[in-house]
Amino acid sequence: MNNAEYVLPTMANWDDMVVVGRIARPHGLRGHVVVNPETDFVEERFRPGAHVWIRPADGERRLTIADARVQGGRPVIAFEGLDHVEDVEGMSGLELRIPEDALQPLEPGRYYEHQLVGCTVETMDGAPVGPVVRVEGGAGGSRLAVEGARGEILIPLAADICVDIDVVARRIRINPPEGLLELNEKLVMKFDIVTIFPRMVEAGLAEGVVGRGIERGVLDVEVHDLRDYTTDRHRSVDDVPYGGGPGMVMKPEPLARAVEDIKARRGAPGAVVLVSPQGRPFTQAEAVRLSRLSHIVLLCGRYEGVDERVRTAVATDELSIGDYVLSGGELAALVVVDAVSRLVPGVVGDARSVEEDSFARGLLDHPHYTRPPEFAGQKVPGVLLSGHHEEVRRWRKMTALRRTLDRRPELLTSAALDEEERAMLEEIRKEQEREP
Ligand code: 9D3
Repeated sequence: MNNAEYVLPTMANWDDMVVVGRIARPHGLRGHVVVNPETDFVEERFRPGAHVWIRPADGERRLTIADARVQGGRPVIAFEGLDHVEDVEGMSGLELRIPEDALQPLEPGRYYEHQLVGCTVETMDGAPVGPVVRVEGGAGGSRLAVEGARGEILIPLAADICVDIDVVARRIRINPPEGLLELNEKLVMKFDIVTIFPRMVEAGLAEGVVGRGIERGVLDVEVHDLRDYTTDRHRSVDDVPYGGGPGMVMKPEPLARAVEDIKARRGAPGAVVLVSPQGRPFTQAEAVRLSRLSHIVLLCGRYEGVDERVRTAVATDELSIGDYVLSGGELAALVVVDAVSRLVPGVVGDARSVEEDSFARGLLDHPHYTRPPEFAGQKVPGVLLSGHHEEVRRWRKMTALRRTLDRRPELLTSAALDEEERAMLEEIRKEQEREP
């Protein structure tokens, strides 16, 4: 881009211009570029003599199209004064814009994407749905992507649904068919974790089921460095205990400030969980309860403990993950995020593994086998090779019950056993009376 004659100052404001395409890559040696069009008027926008605006790092400029053709469905264009491949190198990815007033006027009932994006969508009775964030085209017609309170909603751009489109007032009134708003909402579970070791927590979130949930957009997790919410020069998060004694106590203000900031930016959470050795035990039932909320804040403690007023004035819940001493709440918070996330639809690939999970049913798992048929002198139980599905099912139930009775008998008192399982348990107990 060393040829300056083509550069003309522009009167139009970049932000007021409309994107008509994006440069994909150079094409050939004569300064052509392939364009990904973002307009319905490819022929009109990308014809010789038409102007487009670009904004490379060294400033905004207007270009005149010198040559244009369509190849493989995409425009291939050249600009006046840019005659060599070197002149267009580095332009890949740049937006091509035109002033809004250069757009074709549309027939009534048709809209440009920029007219719809940003409009507020509400139902006929005035209930807010959210802003339009995108317009999706497709075989079945266009759809408005609306950012609802609990995730994105796709609304068909049809006259009987989008009853009143007012692009001047920037408001769209919709008459959604029964269930549309609920049906389209993708549940997104939000977690906010406050810690003095953000990298430790981030590392624990990056891999596995939780990492995949974040990638897929069903989990929205933010990790917050508690020190960012301090106000003193030393960024102190702890202080000496009143009444004396060894060790330090976590100050209440940074934790309270962090939660206030999260509320302001991410909305009011359904629970603010302090993880601590004094909490009530975190169980599968507790995980199920938390999974019904859509936003959870987790506060990780360190040092000897946290100021009592964090419990009483900031947290809504206090949970422990078991009777052993950890060095801090970070691993406990990761445990809670993992167990709760598995219950969020779409996080675990195969929903059956969540439903069949032994703890979800209140029992320990039955034994599992894979190939080879004999290993370390031990054979796979014949029933599993038999192909008798009913016998396999009964064997699995029996072994799961036997194991639970042996190892965790207390689980059976609260397990919801069906008729068959109660009969099997009776059978196992008799078995053990005969040969204890
Ligand atoms: C050395 C400090 N201990 C004095 C008896 C109390 C103590 C304070 C803070 C012990 C551990 C911790 C840090 N642990 C947690 O924050 C924690 C935790 C745990 O240690 N076990 C089980 N569940 C949890 S949830 C949070």
